[in-house]
Amino acid sequence: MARKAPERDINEEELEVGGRSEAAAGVKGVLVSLQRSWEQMGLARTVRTLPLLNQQSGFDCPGCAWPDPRQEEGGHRKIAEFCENGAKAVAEEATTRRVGPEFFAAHPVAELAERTDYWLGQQGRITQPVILREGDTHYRPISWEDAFQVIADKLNALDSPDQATFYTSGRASNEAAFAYQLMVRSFGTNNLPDCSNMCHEASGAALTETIGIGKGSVSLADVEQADLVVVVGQNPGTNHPRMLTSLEKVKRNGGKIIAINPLPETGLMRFKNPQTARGVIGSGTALADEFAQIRVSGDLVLFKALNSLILKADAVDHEFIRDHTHGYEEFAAQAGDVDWQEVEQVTGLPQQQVERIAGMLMRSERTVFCWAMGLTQHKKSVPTIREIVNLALLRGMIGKPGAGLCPVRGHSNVQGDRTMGIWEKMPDSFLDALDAEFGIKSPRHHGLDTVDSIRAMREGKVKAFIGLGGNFVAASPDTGATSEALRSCELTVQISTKLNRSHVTPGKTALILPTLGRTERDVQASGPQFVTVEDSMSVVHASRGRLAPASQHLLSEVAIISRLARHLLGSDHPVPWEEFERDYDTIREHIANVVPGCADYNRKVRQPDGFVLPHPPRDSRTFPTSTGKANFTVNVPEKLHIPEGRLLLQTMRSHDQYNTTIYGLSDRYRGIEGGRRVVLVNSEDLEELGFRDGQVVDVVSEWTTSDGKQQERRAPSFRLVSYPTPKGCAAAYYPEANALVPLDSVGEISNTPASKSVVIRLEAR
Ligand SMILES: Nc1nc2c(c(=O)[nH]1)N[C@H]1C(S)=C(S)[C@@H](COP(=O)(O)OP(=O)(O)OC[C@H]3O[C@@H](n4cnc5c(=O)[nH]c(N)nc54)[C@H](O)[C@@H]3O)O[C@H]1N2
Ligand SMILES: Nc1nc2c(c(=O)[nH]1)N[C@H]1C(S)=C(S)[C@@H](COP(=O)(O)OP(=O)(O)OC[C@H]3O[C@@H](n4cnc5c(=O)[nH]c(N)nc54)[C@H](O)[C@@H]3O)O[C@H]1N2
Ligand code: SF4
Ligand SMILES: [Mo]
Repeated sequence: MARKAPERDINEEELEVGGRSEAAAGVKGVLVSLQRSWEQMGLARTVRTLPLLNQQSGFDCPGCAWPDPRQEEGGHRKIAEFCENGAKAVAEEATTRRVGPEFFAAHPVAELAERTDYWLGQQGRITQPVILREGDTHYRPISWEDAFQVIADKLNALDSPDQATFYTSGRASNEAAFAYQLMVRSFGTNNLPDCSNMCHEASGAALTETIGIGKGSVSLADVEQADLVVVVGQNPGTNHPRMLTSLEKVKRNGGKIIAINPLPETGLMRFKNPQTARGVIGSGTALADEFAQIRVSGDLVLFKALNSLILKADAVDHEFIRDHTHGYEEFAAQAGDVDWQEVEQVTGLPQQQVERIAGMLMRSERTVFCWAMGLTQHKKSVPTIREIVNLALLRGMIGKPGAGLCPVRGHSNVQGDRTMGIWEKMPDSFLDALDAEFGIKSPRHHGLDTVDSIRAMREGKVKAFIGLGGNFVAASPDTGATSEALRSCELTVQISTKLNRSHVTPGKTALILPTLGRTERDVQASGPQFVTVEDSMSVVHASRGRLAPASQHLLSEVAIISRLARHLLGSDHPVPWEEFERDYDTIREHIANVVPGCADYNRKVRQPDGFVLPHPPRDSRTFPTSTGKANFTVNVPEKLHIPEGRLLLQTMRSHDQYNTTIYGLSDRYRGIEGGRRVVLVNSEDLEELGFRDGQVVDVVSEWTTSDGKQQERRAPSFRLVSYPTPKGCAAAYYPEANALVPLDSVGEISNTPASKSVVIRLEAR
């Protein structure tokens, strides 16, 4: 039976809505990072830990994938090369709180299921492997050897390897990811869903089709040298805070910034850099020169209009188009005149502003386009991103300094995991290289992604779930359906650092395998190990954990995978699993032979700033696409039907969480403190719909299935907050609002949950 997620985080009376902050970061940001670090790890550990963050000899921040400055590009690392939210990410992992056997003995799973995500995460690091056997009420300790045997026996008893699905969250290192996909493919399936399926999948799909590689084309230096940076559907002040330092440099160099967002996010407006006097005592730096407060899901129509204006003014780079692109004539022919009525209706932006933005784009010689989840989690995400590529191609903004495409990645190693083969549809060339290297036979039929894995579990086609990190239940759409799906499995295994909702929605047999985090020392038989990661700009570098492990019983992710593989695949398997665990250099030797661009990997990752993976469009304006050129595409918007009295809801992050990990209850920049069950609604909408600020309502989403059935999903008890969001658009926090996202509401091509365009109505309680 599916259980309901808890309804309340805290007493609603404690929820306070005050003024929004005018500038991001500042001294307050520094104080909050120190306070949280102190609470979780105490003074001595704080003093030891934070200075190692993002330094060449330390560990990579387990927060986001924003890159570090590199000497080669004229950058240098400061003594404190991290942000408030990076410090919180570290404090969360390096906490001194522990979840040991006594904890599990004291709390039955049914009781834990009633707790909030926040409470679960705050209990601390898990110290020992535990198992919940069929019929048991509590998790109990189990030895590592027994745990691996139970898992191997159950997986080997399946009718087919395709009855298991192997999820990955983007914190796994390159070494762990490479070993994991190798184990999964040796076992015989490509069922390798990952968090990217819910994140930048649409960016990868759109970029691969149009420029031939699914990664961004800029370096950190490019962003900082741009004369115009367009930030669309991204909240960097919270989710990529050090990006503000780069945006500040853009402004110092005389460049301009355009922010396109339904919300006036503080970090897009003004930045107080705590490392400069101006940021400490002055009013900081104003960022966005133009803030386009777009309606949710209006971006495709906006970018089509901008492209039409650019074409009409003939402000295009004819030479670039002639030499490097394909499909221009067809694209230009369909562009036509702007339908201003449609633009105003769909985007909510006035004609003058759209024309001003077009003018800025036409005058710019070096434009960088940055985007994140505000673009990728809609039905039309792939066409929208393709339309931004059209714009970049029209203006020749790829493969020259200070210009390019910049999908800003989320998890610190989500891009690296893909490079290492975590994908349900890796190309045959990769699988051929893998097979040749190890003498295995990888399956060639594609596997299941995240949404299809959930469907397959519900239909009984998948009976085992293994998660390398992450929190599948809380991160996935349609919380009710997903928890039912996991509970229906014969086996669920979570390789985790901390407790989360996925541990309390167990399959018939469930195991938690606790692992070392990025901050911790990883010592194996050959000595201390390091791992490697890839940031959002394709820089691969080493990360060395330096803290004592949270418990002596923990194994590294690589060790867990290697040992599980030996149990699962037998001792005569051709992959040298024991060597993998003994010395991570051996894994890297194989990565060098299999993964494109990774030749000489062991040497190159030991360079102080690592190395940059090849990117043909960025490096040489060559485009490995089906046509051999960069492809223009024709993208057709769809009129979203939002019935009378309904709102379009986006689900987003607060300033005090990391995805499903809730650090605290303070969304400081938006002025929302003490609680998370809130819906932000425009004041005029509130009035027209007959509600008032502060009222507690149920939020109900409405969805029509492909065969015409009406479905409803309900999330109870949300407090209404009158907020400057565009009319007709609402916002609530993820994961609390995931219960509202229909499993079948996904992006075209990407199959990504459309978690930023959910049709809802409000109901008085
Ligand atoms: N501190 C912290 N850092 C993080 C994370 C975290 O949870 N906490 N998560 C990490 C991960 S995995 C990711 S993917 C990134 C996410 O980074 P973001 O993409 O910045 O995260 P979201 O909060 O989902 O915010 C999306 C932004 O898009 C806007 N938006 C919503 N709908 C639309 C739309 O239709 N059009 C436009 N133009 N804008 C829209 C929202 O108002 C919001 O400002 O951050 C990473 N970094
Ligand atoms: N409605 C809605 N849904 C969304 C989104 C949204 O914007 N709106 N965003 C989507 C996005 S962009 C993403 S990326 C996904 C995120 O989906 P996930 O990556 O699955 O979720 P996280 O919350 O990042 O995972 C947190 C858990 O990872 C474990 N963990 C932390 N560090 C480590 C480690 O070093 N090793 C291991 N093995 N485990 C570790 C901890 O147990 C922790 O509880 O959610 C998606 N879901
Ligand atoms: S910007 Fe991202 S990677 Fe950098 S310190 Fe902050 S959270 Fe960590
Ligand atoms: Mo993400």
